[in-house]
Amino acid sequence: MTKPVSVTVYISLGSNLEQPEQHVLTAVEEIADIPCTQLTGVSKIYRSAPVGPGDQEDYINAVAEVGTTLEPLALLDALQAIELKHGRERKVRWGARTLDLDLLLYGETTIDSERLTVPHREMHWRNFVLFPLADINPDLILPTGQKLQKLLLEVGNEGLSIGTTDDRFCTGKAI
Ligand code: ROI
Repeated sequence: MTKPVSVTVYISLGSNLEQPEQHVLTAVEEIADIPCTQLTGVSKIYRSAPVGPGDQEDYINAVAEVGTTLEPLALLDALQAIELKHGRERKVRWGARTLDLDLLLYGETTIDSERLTVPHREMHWRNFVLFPLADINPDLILPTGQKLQKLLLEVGNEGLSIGTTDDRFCTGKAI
């Protein structure tokens, strides 16, 4: 039997409710526990100004890199199960949330289905996604051919700062 091929996947993490740093750090551990999946990198932990409607707290954001043999929708199911565990409710579009896990990239694959769009539709202009991604893989070129370094210059780092005093997550290499 041939071994299934492991695909490199990037997942963004965001939270701005109920001890957001704790939600993000716990979620990293839960991602590491997804079957058929190895955690291979975690970005620094960032604090970011909210994008979206009015009165929201700042977010804690990070990106995780995994190698997985799960198919995209099986991985999405696992990520949504983690969100649910953290009490995620999908009430308001772009509203505050306990935990948001977005599948950003699944290898070189492009997906446009009802449940899943990869690369993630909004990632190209969200500095709270692009900067953490660059901590892990600064030379990344997206499946669209766009260079991560060029996108970073375009979006700038406004509203973004290092968001933790936990030094396991200050290097961008912590796992
Ligand atoms: N804004 C920030 N800064 N960080 C997020 O993770 C985030 N996530 C979202 C919306 C509501 C769009 N705004 C955000 O889903």
